Amino acid sequence: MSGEPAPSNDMAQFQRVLHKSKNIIAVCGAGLSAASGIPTFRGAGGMWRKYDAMSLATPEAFKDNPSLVWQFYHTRREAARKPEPNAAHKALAKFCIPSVRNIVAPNSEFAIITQNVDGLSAKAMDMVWKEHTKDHSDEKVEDVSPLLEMHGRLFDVKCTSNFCGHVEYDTSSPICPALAGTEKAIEAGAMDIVIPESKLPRCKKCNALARPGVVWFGETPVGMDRNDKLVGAADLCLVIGTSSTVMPAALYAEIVQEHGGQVAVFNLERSQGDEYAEFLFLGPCEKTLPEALG
Ligand code: BV8
Ligand code: ZN
Repeated sequence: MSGEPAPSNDMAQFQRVLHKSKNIIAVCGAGLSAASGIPTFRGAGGMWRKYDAMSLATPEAFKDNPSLVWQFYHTRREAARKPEPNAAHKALAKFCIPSVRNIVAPNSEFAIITQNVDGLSAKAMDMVWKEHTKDHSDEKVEDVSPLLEMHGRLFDVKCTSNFCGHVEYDTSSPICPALAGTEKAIEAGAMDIVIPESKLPRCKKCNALARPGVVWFGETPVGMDRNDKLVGAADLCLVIGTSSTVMPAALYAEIVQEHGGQVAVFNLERSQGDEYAEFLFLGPCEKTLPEALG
């Protein structure tokens, strides 16, 4: 890979490649939601720094201290309730609609593979689709491109009992009375509030301890077979707002290039492996992405 030409930032050239592409994927990370006010993980002020979240986002941490891990996720749930999709989420959502995508990438397939758990891409797809069907009632929702939330969803609540496995989408605030107000304490750095397990969120079906419906480090991401198929078939991979440090998502761009596809990185700053991309658009994706897909 050495001696590769430096990535191009020629938007017109990118749009010519986009026009010819038939199987396009977008691999997204926390930078996609930054403009919506959701803190990223590793950047300045990033969430992982503040809470050493790498040690919190694991099954072991939950087993050892479910009270602290639930306070961390309660804090993130509360922080993710108000934010709205930004222009980048909406540009991707519009690109999911075949008749819209057909203008810039005729007869192409598209899928969004997001590492984000905030639900903002799903919200954007709902909003954009409702808007679109006001004057395109003939389009069918099943033709809209898939969104794969490979690290799960912050508002999913999963049972920890293997005999039950109940999962439900639960946006209640707080998710249980005992967590009320702990977000302020944890924001202030208090990590010593201990909530008895019996007072933590319980499965509504079997009353076993419930856990956040996200994928922790060491756990298998959601929809891996589907991801592998989409990545294996992609001739263009958009890498949007991710430090490309978490596997297996960080490997997707290289896999696309290995079978002859092209990569376009959209990031505020340099990120891991971007020197090998065919295109690199440095800047806020809420500005660069609507232009690129417009
Ligand atoms: C797996 C959900 C096997 C939870 C997350 C050693 C031991 C154990 C495991 C491993 C190991 N070595 C490697 C691993 C694998 C591990 C891993 O990758 N570890 C890394 C850290 C070394 N991965 C796993 O364990 C995964 N599972 O590998 O299972 C397997 C594999 C294949 C097939 C079957 C089985 C599971 C990983 C999932 C972890 N869960 N989140 C939660 O959220 O609490 S990860 C977490 O990091 C988030 O999901 C986040 O999305 C993800 C990646 O971070 P980014 O999104 O990139 O965010 P970051 O802050 O880093 O970067 C933001 C970027 O945006 C920056 O570049 C910034 O410049 C840019 N930006 C900011 N603003 C803007 C912007 N760009 C554009 N515009 C802007 N406005
Ligand atoms: Zn249960």
